[in-house]
Amino acid sequence: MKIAIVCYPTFGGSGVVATELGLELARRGHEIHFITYRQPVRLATLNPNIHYHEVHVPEYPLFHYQPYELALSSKLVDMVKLHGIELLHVHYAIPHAYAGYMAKKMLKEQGIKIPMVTTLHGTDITLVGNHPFYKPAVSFSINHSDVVTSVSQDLKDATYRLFDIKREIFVIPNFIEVSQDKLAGNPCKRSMMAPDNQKIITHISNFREVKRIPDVIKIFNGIQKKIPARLMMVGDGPEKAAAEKQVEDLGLSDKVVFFGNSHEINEILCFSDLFLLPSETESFGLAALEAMAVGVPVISTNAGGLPEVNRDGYSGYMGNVGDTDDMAAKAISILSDEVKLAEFKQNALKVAQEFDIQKVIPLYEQIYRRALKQQ
Ligand code: GMT
Repeated sequence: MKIAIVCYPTFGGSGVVATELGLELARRGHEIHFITYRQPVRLATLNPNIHYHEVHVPEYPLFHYQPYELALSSKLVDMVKLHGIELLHVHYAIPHAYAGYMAKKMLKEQGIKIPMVTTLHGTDITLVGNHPFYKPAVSFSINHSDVVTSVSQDLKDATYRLFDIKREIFVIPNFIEVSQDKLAGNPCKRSMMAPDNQKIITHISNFREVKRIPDVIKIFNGIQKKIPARLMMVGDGPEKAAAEKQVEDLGLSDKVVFFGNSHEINEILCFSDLFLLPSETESFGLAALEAMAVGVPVISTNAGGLPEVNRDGYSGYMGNVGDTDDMAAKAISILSDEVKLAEFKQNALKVAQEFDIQKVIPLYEQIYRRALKQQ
């Protein structure tokens, strides 16, 4: 199939899911066209089946807001015609489903029928899309997609609860490559980060409010009072400066490392003993799955779709949003017992195997066939 993938070119979340999906589809022989405003972070274009088309938005002084949707829908029309693309797969409803719908309409007028699959990722429904200023456009573009998928059952339920959706939503969970040698043969450099007697705790996110970064630090503070430990904070975003200040105020500066955005996620996870994700909400929690795939247990909240990924008392533990004392106590219970820690590490890996990329990609291929048949 010739498929256009529209996504955000971000370090984590929907951008990574869309990129890894496209790369695997290309390996399976499909022709994949990424269409976005910057080359996606994990995109390697050295594959004859991978194409990347950049959306340019010309600056004009009249525009207070540059019209990205317009440029994207025009680019979609041009690329579909030029490359004979058969299907649009848009990730994140805002504004991608809206732009995709406009492209479909324009193409139809020119005698080209093309289906659109929309994948809902989370904040496009729960935090942003739900805002009254966006809601009518988001409902409209979901209802006018040919097939709609969501990354968890919880997100599917939330979409039906928050919007007036008349279409069936198919749950296709996020996925991970479990089998691959994630360090490409290189040894894990644990000794570089901490002496053997210290445990390494890791958090990876975009440092937005929803991630509850102050809670990450509070949980770590509780842990380090009982167990020698270091905290690796990976990622960047609006809450990072405040987090650095909080670490300083608590006198933890020599125990916390801020990495910023990193291309070496697996290299960091390989030496991690525990992953923290105390989010306010999380449709899925891809970062937790990435940790589990390297055998790192997870302490998370029980919000949103997290219970579909992290199994309480098995691959880690969950706590209520904001209950940092409880999450710290649960972290200590794993980290203070080497046998239990080894068990949880193995369990985390086992759960990650349920989300193996080889099991999940065929579900998307099925969805594409369904969308094409519906035309
Ligand atoms: O987590 C974010 O803020 C980024 C956001 C995105 O769309 O890039 O992540 C959402 O999509 C991810 C991939 O499907 C999910 O794993 C995240 O749980 C989800 N984030 C939220 O729901 C807050």
